[in-house]
Amino acid sequence: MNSEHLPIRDKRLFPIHEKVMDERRLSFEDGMTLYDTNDLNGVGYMANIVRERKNGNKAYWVRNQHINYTNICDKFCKFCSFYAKKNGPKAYTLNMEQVRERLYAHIEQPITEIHIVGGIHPRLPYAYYLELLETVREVRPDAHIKAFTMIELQQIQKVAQKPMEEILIELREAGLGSLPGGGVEVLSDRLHEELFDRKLDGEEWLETARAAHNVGFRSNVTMLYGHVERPEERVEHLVKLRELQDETGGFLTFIPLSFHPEGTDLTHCPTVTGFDDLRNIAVGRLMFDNVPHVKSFWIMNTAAVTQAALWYGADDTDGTIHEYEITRDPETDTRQALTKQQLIDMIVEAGREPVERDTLYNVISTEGATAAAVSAD
Ligand code: V47
Repeated sequence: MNSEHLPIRDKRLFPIHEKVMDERRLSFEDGMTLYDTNDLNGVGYMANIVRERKNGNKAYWVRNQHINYTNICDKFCKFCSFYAKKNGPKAYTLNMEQVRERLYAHIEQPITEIHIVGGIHPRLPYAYYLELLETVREVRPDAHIKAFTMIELQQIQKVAQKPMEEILIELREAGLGSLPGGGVEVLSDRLHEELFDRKLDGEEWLETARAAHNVGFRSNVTMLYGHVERPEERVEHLVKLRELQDETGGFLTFIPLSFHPEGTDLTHCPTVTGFDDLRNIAVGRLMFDNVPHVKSFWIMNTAAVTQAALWYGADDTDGTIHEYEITRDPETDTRQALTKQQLIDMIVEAGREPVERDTLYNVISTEGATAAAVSAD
């Protein structure tokens, strides 16, 4: 197509468009241009080409439940509103009876994924993590357990005092199926120093992810944006992770996470805009040429932005999400779940074909897909 007829306004995007059409890798400089331009439609148009090449018209969703086993954490990250100090009024750690109760609260739902993460509690023994997995497996034998970020794995290793590979194998025997994408934030020494200096650094995060992938686990990967990071730090993050993916192929889904300042040490940061949400989805899709999926996490981006994101690079919406506590107070906020029908309707209205998946993207159901195809005729 003659470049004049493309839905691209900023001429600096034309050479990037050529690379996208030829399936050539984008450079660091291309990434910077994608963050610098205000031609969001141009960026989204290109991201949609890659999205449709990889995932066609499909928009995935999953029936999942989150369990945050403790909010006690000794890392005090400045962007986090979830952590509590050990003896603070909001501090909690679930015992196995409470874990069972949470699972039984939704037992009538055909949930296929249990997503488990928690704070870095300095005193939990290795046996707690194994028992947690075994308890979930006992109550929900058919569900996939996606649990423990790289930072939790590092803590588990500290208390287990064994080589990481051995721990990963033991966790797998106890029921672990894959790993979620959190904890990486932005791979930048400056940000590590400024926002999360007690937590593992970028090199250690990459090393732990490499170990998990080498043992055969798939994992997701995130980027927390919209706080004090700079565009070059976002691009560097994507490039470094793309390099690890070249090596291991272990990342399944990239999830840009929009920063929510309420209740954090960074309340001066302005709320992230829908423009920036869509841009991060699109740039992620374009730079991460070797990762199969890009997720718009609706509970953070809103369902409305997620509908648009399905045309800006995203092919996944996350899911029904029972009880997400990382950025919302479950006592005051009721927007904790979408029903299956709401998710399907959201996807169909956006003109995509809903596909219910399991954690590893095996298709469970295509209910609603016919409706999407008919309305596209
Ligand atoms: O690592 C913490 C982020 C992450 C805030 O793998 C915040 O499928 C916004 O990684 N505002 C944990 N974000 C959540 C996570 C995740 C979520 C959904 C799906 C998957 C997946 C992974 O939440 C943390 C951090 O980056 N976070 N505080 C905040 N105030």
